[in-house]
Amino acid sequence: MPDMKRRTLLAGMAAVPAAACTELAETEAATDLFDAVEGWHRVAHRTLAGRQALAREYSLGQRSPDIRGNGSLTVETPEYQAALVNGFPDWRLEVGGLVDNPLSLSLDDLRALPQRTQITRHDCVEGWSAIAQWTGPQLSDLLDRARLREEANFVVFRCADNLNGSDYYESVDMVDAYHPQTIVAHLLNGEPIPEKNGAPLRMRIERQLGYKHAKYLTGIEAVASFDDIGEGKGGYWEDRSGYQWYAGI
Ligand SMILES: Nc1nc2c(c(=O)[nH]1)N[C@H]1C(S)=C(S)[C@@H](COP(=O)(O)O)O[C@H]1N2
Ligand SMILES: [Mo]
Repeated sequence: MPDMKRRTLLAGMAAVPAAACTELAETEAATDLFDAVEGWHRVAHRTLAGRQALAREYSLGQRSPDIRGNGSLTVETPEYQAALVNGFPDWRLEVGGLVDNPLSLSLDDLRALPQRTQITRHDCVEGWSAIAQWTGPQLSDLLDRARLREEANFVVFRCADNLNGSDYYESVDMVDAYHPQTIVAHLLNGEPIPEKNGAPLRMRIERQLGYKHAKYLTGIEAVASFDDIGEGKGGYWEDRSGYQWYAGI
């Protein structure tokens, strides 16, 4: 996160205990805080401190026996099928858009970064949940290394799969992008992510519903606005159904 935004955000959070949320608007730090996040939120009644809270984490024994696949279950190109067999030696994750230092990372590059492992529950709006362990670098680390620019307000996730004629994509604001449990996962329960669950890379955004967790991830793009992407609603399902862009849980 650009220094100014990060400093203001941390200053605001440190000064305001979660219990004092209702008084937020009256403190000086809170004024800065709200200035800093202006335009990030689509839902005004959520406080930043609340949104930064961690999603519940579970123990190994609480994991679900299987994580079903939902939506796309593969990428239907010969290139993907060949790469799947070979362990994706040439897969690249591009980190670009409004950054000063664009990155192009291999799976080995991603594995070499500091890793976070978390056991969390995936909640799909279609009415099922599953608990699993996910491992990968934090998105915040990638954005810091790419030197995110001040004018970036959202992060767009680009995917390799095409669902009914359109490329799947998603987006989040900087609060979710910098949330400590937002990771670019390459391991599911300690193994490379299976085909149906988004091999070789998928987002985990633990404070958001399942459709935000982009699978078959190829690109991370920092943008000021997503008005000109897809149908302008910030995601594949947001563009073609009533799914909300803000899917916080
Ligand atoms: N690229 C891509 N990402 C996607 C989808 C998809 O169809 N394509 N489906 C979404 C939905 S609705 C859910 S619930 C989860 C399902 O993840 P799973 O297949 O690992 O259960 O992925 C999300 N991410
Ligand atoms: Mo879903």
